[in-house]
Amino acid sequence: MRIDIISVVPSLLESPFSHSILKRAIQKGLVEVVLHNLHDYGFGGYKQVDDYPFGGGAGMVMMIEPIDRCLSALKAERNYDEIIYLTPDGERFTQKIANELSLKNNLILLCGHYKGVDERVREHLITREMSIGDYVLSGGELAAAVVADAVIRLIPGVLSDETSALTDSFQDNLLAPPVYTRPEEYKGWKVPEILLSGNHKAIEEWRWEQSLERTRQKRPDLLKNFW
Ligand code: 6GU
Repeated sequence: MRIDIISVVPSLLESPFSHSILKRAIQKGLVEVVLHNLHDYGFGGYKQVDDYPFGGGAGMVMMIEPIDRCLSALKAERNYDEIIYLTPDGERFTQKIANELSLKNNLILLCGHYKGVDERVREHLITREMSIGDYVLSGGELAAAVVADAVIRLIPGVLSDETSALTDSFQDNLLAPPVYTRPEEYKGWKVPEILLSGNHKAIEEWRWEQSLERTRQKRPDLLKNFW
């Protein structure tokens, strides 16, 4: 998979892809993440990418032409499955969408900034709009990092134990069960005995019940979609 990310502050996105699981996924060649500075396609000496809104009002609007030039340069090189604009008024990003996107070959993530992009970008140049939740970030970069992370870890071979993505919270619309490691007892706080029993069938049953109970208590809204 290849993910191209277009931003006015691409340096914001360097760190998430330089560590741990995402870094290894890139090193293994399972995904290529390419950052693009929209200013490279901007106007004049200041490489301007935004302008005042027609009709007045506060804030700046990202101009269509630098975005179109950047997208055209990318699209001349390969076919993209989705061109996703990150914006708080987009479709809510979920595990289901992460699963879907993890099957694609080429994705573009366009990060919104300021008051957002000229509406004609949304009408004509992108295929999808995504939000990561009901709150406002100062730009789409952190949202793009969230989307890219959630997608990349689902690519086969990225996680060392391939089954571990299958037992994530949300993967089957339930929260994950509790986990424990050594020591068996700490300050009198004990690990549930069943996990030490060696009875794999009983352990699986216990985990299932814990998942269900945890979801009932913390996220009863998820169970509506589950049954
Ligand atoms: Cl995608 N962008 C911004 N700026 N804020 C957000 C968001 C995106 N998703 C939730 N809040």
